[in-house]
Amino acid sequence: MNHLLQALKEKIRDRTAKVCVVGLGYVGLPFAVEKAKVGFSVLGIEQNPQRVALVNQGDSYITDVDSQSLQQVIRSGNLTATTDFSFVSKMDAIVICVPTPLTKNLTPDLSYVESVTQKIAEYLQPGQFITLESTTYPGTTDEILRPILENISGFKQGQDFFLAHSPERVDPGNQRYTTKNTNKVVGASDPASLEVATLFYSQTIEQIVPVSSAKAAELVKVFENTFRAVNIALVNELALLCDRMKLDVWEVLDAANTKPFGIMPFYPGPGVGGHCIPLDPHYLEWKAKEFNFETRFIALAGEINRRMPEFVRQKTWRVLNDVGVAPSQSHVLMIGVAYKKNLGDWRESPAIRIIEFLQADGVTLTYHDPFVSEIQVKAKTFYSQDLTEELIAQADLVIITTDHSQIDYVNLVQKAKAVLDTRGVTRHLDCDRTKVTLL
Ligand code: SAJ
Repeated sequence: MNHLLQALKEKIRDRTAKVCVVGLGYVGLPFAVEKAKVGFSVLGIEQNPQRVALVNQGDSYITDVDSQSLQQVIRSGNLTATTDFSFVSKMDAIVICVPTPLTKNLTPDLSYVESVTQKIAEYLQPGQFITLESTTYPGTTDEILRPILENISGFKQGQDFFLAHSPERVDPGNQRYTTKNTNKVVGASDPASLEVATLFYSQTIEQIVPVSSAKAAELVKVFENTFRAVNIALVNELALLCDRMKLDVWEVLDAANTKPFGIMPFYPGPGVGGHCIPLDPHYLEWKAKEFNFETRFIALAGEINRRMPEFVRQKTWRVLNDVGVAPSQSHVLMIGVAYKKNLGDWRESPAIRIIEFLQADGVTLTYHDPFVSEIQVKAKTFYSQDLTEELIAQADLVIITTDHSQIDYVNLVQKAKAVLDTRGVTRHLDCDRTKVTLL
């Protein structure tokens, strides 16, 4: 029996295993806190020294981690953060949670994953467990991480160290499903690594779902996000068609969703933002080409979703025309710039594309977003304005781009001259509908 495997499993079982989380973002920080909460000693390795300082002083910068929980685990000494990779040599389990963005031509950018793997390999010790949580194409763990770890360390996976993929499944802002109660898929390409991965994750997560390989685990996650991208694109395409047919897409979808089976609610919007849905499916699209396979659903979904900001621009022109103001003479107030409601993340947000378009049209633009105090669009900085009655009244058009729950939409419509609602958030409200144009 592999004594390294037994020793590691023992340390995981009695929670004396030292856990290292590389990358303290929206995935890494919640995970690190959960592990520390159940008594593991956790070290966060984060490249951004400001974030390291914030974590060590117990100030959370992640929506889903409250500072009180963070302070608890910092005070207990179960969690600390550093920028120094040399501590890896003292760890037992290393969890990689770094970004997997796309290049500007929509191809995978694994530079973060590769650079942290190289650093880990330099300090790799016999008996350690490494797991990749970043969303990526099937094959990354076996074809990129494994060779780096084996070649630099001279160790062998499954004997000297253990390697798995366990895709993050975080829905930012979701109050109901958290790191702890979201089923966790784990996959590895050797039995010992799968054993370790299953045991490791079961210490803090209620339901573990082992699959037969790291590739299968990688494909599970990319499929999940592709499923969302394609279904969002389907309803966005329906919105484009309904606009031509002069039908209300929201009425059609609300009625379709009364079907008690065989359907799932998705809604059109101003575009698809965040660091997952617009990006992850293109990792699979890129890999599929290696197998001479065109993933046409992914390509089409991306094309339709990326078209929505332009559609919002056209609707804006129409509404401004109806109120008798040329875009270049108009003042537009945008409500919400975050990529989705009730959080402050504006990465890949469609609002940014819409602002770029409106700036090109000569529109004078202000915005209000309770979660985002400032944004940069093509080197211009915009600051969120207080949502006063004057701010609403002075706009020729109010565009609702993100449907944050705390906005008083009835009052907004009442005080506005005209409203373009790209989220359908006003459709069931008791307000003056003659002022509102839905996407
Ligand atoms: N959107 C629509 N219409 C919809 C649903 C979403 O336009 O019906 C838009 C949103 O406004 C947003 C974008 O699509 O701009 C993505 O929304 P999202 O909630 O699907 O994406 P994320 O990145 O916040 O969270 C997702 C997770 N979401 C859910 O499962 C609900 C999940 O896909 C992943 O676990 C997670 O990203 C991840 O990290 O991959």
